[in-house]
Amino acid sequence: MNLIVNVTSERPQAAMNKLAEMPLGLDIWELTAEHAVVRAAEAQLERLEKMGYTIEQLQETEAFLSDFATEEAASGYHSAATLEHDMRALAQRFPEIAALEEIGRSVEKRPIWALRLGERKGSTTKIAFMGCHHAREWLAVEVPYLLAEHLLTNSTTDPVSTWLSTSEIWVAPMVNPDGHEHSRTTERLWRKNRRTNFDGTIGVDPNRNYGYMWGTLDIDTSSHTPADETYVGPRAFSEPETRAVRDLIGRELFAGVITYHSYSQLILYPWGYTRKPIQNAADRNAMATLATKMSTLIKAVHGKEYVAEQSSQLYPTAGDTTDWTYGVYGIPSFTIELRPRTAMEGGFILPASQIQPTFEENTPTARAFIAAVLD
Ligand code: 0X9
Ligand code: ZN
Repeated sequence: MNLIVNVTSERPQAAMNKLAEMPLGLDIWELTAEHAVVRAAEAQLERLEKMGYTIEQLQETEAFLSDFATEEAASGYHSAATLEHDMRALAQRFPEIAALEEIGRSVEKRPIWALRLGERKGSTTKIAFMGCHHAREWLAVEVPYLLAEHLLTNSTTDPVSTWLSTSEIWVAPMVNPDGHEHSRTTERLWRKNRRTNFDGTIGVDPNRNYGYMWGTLDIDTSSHTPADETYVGPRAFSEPETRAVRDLIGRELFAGVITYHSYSQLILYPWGYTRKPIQNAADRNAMATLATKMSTLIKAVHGKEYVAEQSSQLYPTAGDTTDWTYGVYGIPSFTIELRPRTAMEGGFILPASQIQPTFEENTPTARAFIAAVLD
């Protein structure tokens, strides 16, 4: 996987949407009707060229890493340990309205933490924000963490104060702490968790391991090959990280879920496993309308475009978080892909100076989501 390339095609038999559907083991970073950005090894690229795709090298992975994965870039981000420290400190600063809970443990036995915000346990309406199912998406830790901090520091002013007196807001910024730690210390572009698979390869994709339509696709973006970046795992909820989320959601029965990822600037709603839209027209319209509204709110802050669309329009996957939360519980659920828009702006490796503006543009959206769900 030493090259990052742009893939295009003018041939109908090599259409871009077919790219995800081939079992080549590519690491697909971007996919539209016109192009894809993938990380791949030379042998994989030769096969693509034989099929009629045009390959343009963007950068060697190593050069990309030395450009973007600098010490300075890493310095503003949490590690699993500093996140725990800061979440604990927040809970201690606001003991009346915040509590830290361990919702489970990872493969390597790291605690997975959530902050429960709200005056009372057992409120009827609850909302969950999650981050960092994917190890290399560090920004997806920071946005939900800063959101928790924002809600607490604004907890005496309305509407936040009303929200926290009538409902609970749960925030779990790092669902995949082992993967994140591996990305931080060893392999910056690591994506999966740190499970040792039956064939000795490492990692299951937590965002393919949920139990709705699990395993129904076997393609590059949702793979049954353990070595692949999107390995679905041996069965639904085989991983302790997804079981932690399953147990939290099964217990708290949230009325809304947002899970943060990066990158591409997208607001995605179910379905991911099929290109068909959700059958229930009221649900479909509500989620599509809310996604569009959230995208407008984001643009108003710093002018960034986040495209609202059905998940499978990005690419089909089976077993992702929001298909499960909506498919099993009917929860309005969104995947937000944060900054940047393209690989050449850093892709998964965004300078720490962009944490704050990304958070700022996502705050009105999170607040609008909370307001929409609570009404
Ligand atoms: O592939 C994923 O899990 C998400 N993209 S990421 O680049 N953060 O890995 C997208 C999940 C949304 N679901 C579907 N596209 N079906
Ligand atoms: Zn992701």
